[in-house]
Amino acid sequence: MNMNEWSSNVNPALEVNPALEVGNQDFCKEFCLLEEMKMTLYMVTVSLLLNIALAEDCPPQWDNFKDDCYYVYQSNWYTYEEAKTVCAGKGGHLLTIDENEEDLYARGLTDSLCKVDLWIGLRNDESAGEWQWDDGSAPSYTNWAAAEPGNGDCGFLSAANVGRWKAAACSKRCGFICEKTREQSQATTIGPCVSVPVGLESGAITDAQMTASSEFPGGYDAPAGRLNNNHYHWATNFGAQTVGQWMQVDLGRPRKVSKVATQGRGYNNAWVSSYNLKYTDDGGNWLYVTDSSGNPKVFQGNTDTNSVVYQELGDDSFTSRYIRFYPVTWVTWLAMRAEIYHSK
Ligand SMILES: [Ca+2]
Repeated sequence: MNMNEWSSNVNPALEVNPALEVGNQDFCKEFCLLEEMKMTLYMVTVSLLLNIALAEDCPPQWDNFKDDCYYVYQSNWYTYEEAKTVCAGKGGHLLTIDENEEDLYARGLTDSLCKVDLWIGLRNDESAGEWQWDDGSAPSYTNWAAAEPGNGDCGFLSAANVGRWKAAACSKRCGFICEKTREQSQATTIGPCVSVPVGLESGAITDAQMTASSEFPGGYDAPAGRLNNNHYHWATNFGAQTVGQWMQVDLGRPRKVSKVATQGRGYNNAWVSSYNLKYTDDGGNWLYVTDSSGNPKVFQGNTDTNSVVYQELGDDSFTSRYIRFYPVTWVTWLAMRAEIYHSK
């Protein structure tokens, strides 16, 4: 039977009454609207849950957008090369902006989060005579401010230009944005025993939580003793180049401390080459981390001014609220920067 035969065989009683059809349309409109609202609500809920689930795949303090994780350094202390090194140390790279949506997201960070210029991974390769991302690829999307790129070989999101891109000398000091994929994050941070920085470097540990037995005037106080702080560091004062000096961090609550990191002062030659660690929960009864003989354990510190030396505590991990670094030996001056890591 062809279509014409089929349609001519339709029972007229089954044909739609035009009056009913109007009512049906109204009903359908309302019904569809209701269904649409339900669906929207469902989609929003699913999307929210999905976002929460995805965000959990980024390490603490990293922000999630689509398939990537982002970490913003809001202090304008970093040259381009320093920023690049810090990102690499975190298993990522300086931000690459691949499309408009990512640009809008990054510009939003500049606009709402911080008012400092932020390095991105864009550089003028003089041998190639063109701007390239750090991985050597040519940008397929750009958003330069008017009359840019001007002088300078490194690209940044300009706070004054609502996050549009500008060029500057790579020695300029800016904040920066690191990026890595969620897969990279999982590879480096998901595990049964994850060490996470408590936040000396990121600022999650506030200045008030960092104190010291002695501080060099002019900004070289305990709160300056943050890993990768390229402007200042903690240093003891004249007359306090002595064993027994300490830098203390209040973690806010007892945490399982599993790793520490130290750095020299970052310029010229000054660093702590060995140190002890002490901890307490009540601020009164300080305990040394001890070696197998029960003596204060001497941790290997730094051998130059800028490399980061990590010490995994392993079986010496302890749970405590306060921790102190006690420098035992040092070169030139008692000066250091540090980070503390806890297990989740
Ligand atoms: Ca990107």
